[in-house]
Amino acid sequence: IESQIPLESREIWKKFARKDIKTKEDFEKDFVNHVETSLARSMYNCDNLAAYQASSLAIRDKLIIKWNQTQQTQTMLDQKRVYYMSFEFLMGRAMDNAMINTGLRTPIKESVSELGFSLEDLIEEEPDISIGNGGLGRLAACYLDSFATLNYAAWGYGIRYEYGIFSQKIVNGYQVEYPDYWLTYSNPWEIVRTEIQYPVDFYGYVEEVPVYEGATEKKKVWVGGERVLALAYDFPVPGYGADANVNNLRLWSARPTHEFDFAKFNSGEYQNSVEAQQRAESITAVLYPNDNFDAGKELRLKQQYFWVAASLHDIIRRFKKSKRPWREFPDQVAIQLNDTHPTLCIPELQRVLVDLEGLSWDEAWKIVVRTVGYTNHTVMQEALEKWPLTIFQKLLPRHLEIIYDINFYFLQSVSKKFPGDNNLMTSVSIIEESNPKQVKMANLAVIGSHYVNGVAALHSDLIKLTIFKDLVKVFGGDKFGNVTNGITPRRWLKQANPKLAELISSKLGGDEYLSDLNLLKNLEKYLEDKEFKSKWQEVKTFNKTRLSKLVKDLTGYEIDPTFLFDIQVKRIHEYKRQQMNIFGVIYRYLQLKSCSPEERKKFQPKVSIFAGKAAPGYYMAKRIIKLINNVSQVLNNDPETREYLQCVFIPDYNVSKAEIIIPASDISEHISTAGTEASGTSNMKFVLNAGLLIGTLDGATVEIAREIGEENVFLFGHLSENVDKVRASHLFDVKLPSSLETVFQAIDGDVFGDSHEFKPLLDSIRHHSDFYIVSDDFNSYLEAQRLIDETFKGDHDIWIRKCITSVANMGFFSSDRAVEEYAEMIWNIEPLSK
Ligand code: 475
Repeated sequence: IESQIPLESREIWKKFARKDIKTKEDFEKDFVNHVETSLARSMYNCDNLAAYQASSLAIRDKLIIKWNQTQQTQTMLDQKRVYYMSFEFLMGRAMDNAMINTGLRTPIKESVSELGFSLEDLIEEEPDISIGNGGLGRLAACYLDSFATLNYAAWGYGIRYEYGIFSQKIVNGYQVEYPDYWLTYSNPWEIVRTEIQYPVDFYGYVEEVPVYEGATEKKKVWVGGERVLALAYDFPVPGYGADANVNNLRLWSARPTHEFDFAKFNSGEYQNSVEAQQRAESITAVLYPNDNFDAGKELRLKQQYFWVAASLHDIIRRFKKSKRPWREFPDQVAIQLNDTHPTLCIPELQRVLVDLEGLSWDEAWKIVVRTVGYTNHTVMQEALEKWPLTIFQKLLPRHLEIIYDINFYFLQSVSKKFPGDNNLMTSVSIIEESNPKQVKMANLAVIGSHYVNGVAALHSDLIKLTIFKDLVKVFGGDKFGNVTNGITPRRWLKQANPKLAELISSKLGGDEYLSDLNLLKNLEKYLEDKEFKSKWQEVKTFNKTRLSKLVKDLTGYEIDPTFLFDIQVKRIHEYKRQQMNIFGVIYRYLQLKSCSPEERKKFQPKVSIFAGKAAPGYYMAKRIIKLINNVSQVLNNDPETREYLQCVFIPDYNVSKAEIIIPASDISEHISTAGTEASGTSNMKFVLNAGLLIGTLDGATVEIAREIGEENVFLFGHLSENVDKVRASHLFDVKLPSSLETVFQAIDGDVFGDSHEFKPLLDSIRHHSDFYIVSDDFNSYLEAQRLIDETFKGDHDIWIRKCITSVANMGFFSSDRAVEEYAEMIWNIEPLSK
């Protein structure tokens, strides 16, 4: 690789090249060094926070050495790279993960203790990186871990939001939102790249100019009206394994340009001109807190273009260094759209190629389509992104023209193939002729990419039958396929559940299964091993005790680790049906109340555990949280029943809490209305951590049942193909089963506080056609719960065998498998040879 350093000077560089951390002593030296210089502290004023920062800086140094090597190798080999464009990355904490992935956790733990601290305390000092909402953002984080582990040249691109997802407090049972300022203390995991800054324009107008100076032929160009700078921040992403690669997550932050508005400045409007500059920073100030919902706000479109323009600029700069012709762009670059949020990549790349680089429209369009792939994460109408033309036109006038042209050529080809089919044309058009007219981003994403995938088998079939039905007619079915989601076993087994990981290692003879998850299959050999099974049970009890402590700290409630732990943690959403779960809890409570103390003893003691955030503007979801909290208060204070049934809502669910909560489940709930949850990924995490599922046949739960055996999953409810019919039957009347009727009567009778608060929740079922078919699935849900009690109370050996068999068959759900499928099917890349 080229270097500006003269040959004769390079010896010094090599002599003093930064050495890797290998021993405890290396780490300790670096630690003290960082305390004394980077943090300007000493042993006389080093608290846990400083010790966490010094540890992180020392570990980060190690990652950076490897990061540099990885990037140099990638540049040298000049192979195709993948750019994973995700508007969200739910990374969680970095330090523990970096220690585990580099294999240094044990020596560092000892070092930290020798230095006078406890590693567990230091880990707790780190704020989560929570710049995402839920499943989609966490999936992106798991994929980054697999990219690095499997040695792919793959980067993530996203936004460095100053505020991630809000932090949730519960006050009087209600959710209250507070800002998540994760950058309060300087963030040791990011490296600001002051040398990497790109201008990004907005607004302005389109102008016709000669194609070259003096020519009569004209071309269109965009003259931007407002300019901001995109500044790069890099986050090293370590792969798993002592010598693994370190990849990059590049996040953009918006800054004012340095050019002052002199016109205003001169006329004495100093204040105004500075204010306009400061507006720039609002672009990357805050993550929109909606999950599976499109609010259509102008600032969000601005965020999207800001991020897309900066990332493409960066990608193109890197490509140009190789001096290849443009037609080779798709052989060097794969861009994956994580949902439609980065769809502007399509018109922006087309604009750069045609307007700025002078390629013909057709040449450019071929390059765009070959480069881009699109992953869809939801079929729900309210989540599909649509932008009013008015907003679009004002913010991105040239892009709108380009989209019109893309649409024009596309519809021309459609009308050739399907002459006179106006319904088809309307449905596949990028522009929705509604009032106001809108740009349908999902259609643009399908038309502008070479492959479209859903995230679980059922979901990928469904999108072909519903939202993309007509686009399938036009393009044929081969453009559409499936890559079932996966999770990284490094974070979701080794990091979250060290005791189980250790037990598994002891049987499988090492940690290899963490990078080859199919090896778990060998656990089946120990189904008859009594000692193994009793250790298995000990691990579960340990994890349940660990969670009980967290619950006590956060809610004040004491829960008993001998109870059955029934857990539902995910974003609060009507389609995920936390309301059905809490109605089930109420039903159980009423049953307990109505029987004698003797009869009560027959009940399996159980605690229902909930956690999750509601979008701040989502009224119904917030009512569900309130109901869960009111029910908790009644149940946990009822001396007649609390030995048999409790309920808790853990506030501020995030990745690091998930790592404590998930390993503690006996049962977890994945009970969405069939056909609504694209995949789900916590279902995979729970099973991998030796818990069983209660669930509908939705998303990846279908495939989990296939892999681990249907007899090991408590399935219930209507099938996806019948949901429409069931819904149609609600048109005139919703019939409540008597079980649900009883529950509603108790709520209406103020047993759980002022019933007015919950009326909208009940009315949406009994009076407003029960869109999520709670009334239809409720009895079948209760029946599945009954079966769980029976199985759990019965021969406990049977339960444990189910758990072991399930874990043994989870290999398929590794994100390594998922990423390999993307690489082969969509990106056409191979891992770099080491
Ligand atoms: C699915 N987020 C899960 C997960 O594939 C699936 C949409 C619009 C605006 C803001 N956020 C979104 C999502 O759609 C989302 O998170 N989808 C989820 O993706 C990963 O496992 O079933 O709901």
